Amino acid sequence: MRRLRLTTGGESHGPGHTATLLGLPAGLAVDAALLARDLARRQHGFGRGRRMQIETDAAEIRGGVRGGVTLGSPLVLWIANRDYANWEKVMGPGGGDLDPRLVELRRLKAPRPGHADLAGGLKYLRRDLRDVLERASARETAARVAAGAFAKMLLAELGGIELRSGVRSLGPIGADAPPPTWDDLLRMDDGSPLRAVDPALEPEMVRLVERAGDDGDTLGGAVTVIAHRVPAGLGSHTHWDEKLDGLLAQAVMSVPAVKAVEIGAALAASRGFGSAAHDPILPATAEDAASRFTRASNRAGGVEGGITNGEDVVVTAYKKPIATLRKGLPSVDLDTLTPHASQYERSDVTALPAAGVIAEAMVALVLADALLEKLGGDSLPELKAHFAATLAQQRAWPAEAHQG
Ligand code: EPS
Repeated sequence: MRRLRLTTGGESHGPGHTATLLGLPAGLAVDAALLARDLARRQHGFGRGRRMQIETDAAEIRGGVRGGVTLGSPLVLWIANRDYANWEKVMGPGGGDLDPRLVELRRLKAPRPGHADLAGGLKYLRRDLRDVLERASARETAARVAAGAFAKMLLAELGGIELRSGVRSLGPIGADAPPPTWDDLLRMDDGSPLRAVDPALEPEMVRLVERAGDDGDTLGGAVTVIAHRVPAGLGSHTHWDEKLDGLLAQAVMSVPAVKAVEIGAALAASRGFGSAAHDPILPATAEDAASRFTRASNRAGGVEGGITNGEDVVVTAYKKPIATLRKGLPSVDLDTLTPHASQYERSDVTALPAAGVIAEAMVALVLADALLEKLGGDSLPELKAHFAATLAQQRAWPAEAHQG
């Protein structure tokens, strides 16, 4: 991201998490309800562990806002970890904060396959793998969701761009379902236990999560994010690192445990002929249409040649099952270097419903960044004027195109 830059900090059982977001324009009114709602949505979902009963996430604004309006300066957010009260002697930042007996009790020394434990231990040369897992924890995503809410506030001001998400599949259930449409996401119940796009699949999904929980196992699946009313022209075909699909993939792949990202109906397209993979271009019929063209389908997921084409942007994240299994996985005890089941840390059976909310935040940040880059401007009124001008020019195209 070039114009919007997000940095987060904090450990899962440390004092809390920070988000610092650079590049928001001045003059954006803070939608406190949206911020609170997204933080609550991220905590929701069947299959979460007991930690979610301890936390009630709230973001405190510590910079970049005055009287409920952004200043154009860095936005600084703070989300406290309530659980820190139980971890001060293990995670306190001060030199004299720690109780060596408790630290040893909480030491992680049998790395979990699939988690950052082993690779992070090798990289940072830490004896206690807690030094890795605390930052690798998905708790950090609370900070991203808080920052993403501000990206959503900006998007809403620019043509009413909106985002939603839903669980497309969980384990094998729904794995063959096509990507949902915006109307599918409008119809689904965002507050249902698993936020399933297809409510008919949800009871079976709930039963599978219960079974995995009983078996000490975990589950992954697929979540789809759709951004609606995104204008054409974000991203670029001209250089590899400006392609919007690539930028979306990086951002969404950074969501914990996401190991594959799909734009539109890419998986189905890869399995068939070109004649069934693309979206016919038709002349628009309505006089007031945003462009002179319309599309018969949206298999491309709103991005062609690395540029948005004016259709909904559709991104699916495939999440592997969480690496923390109560029943353990084959591993090695770092003290004895002998086989030992991976250590169990309190965790979730699945965090798939939350992954959708986090992926929404990441997509919102990428789209807001791309809009800021295309439009330029330091204040919201300036951005809005540039936005309107861009839409007017697109509507006039190709009649008023430059022919030189
Ligand atoms: C996580 C383990 C669990 C999750 C946590 C992510 O936390 P704990 O070890 O405290 O029980 O609940 O997610 C969050 C705390 C959160 O806010 O999303 C992990 O190991 O990644």
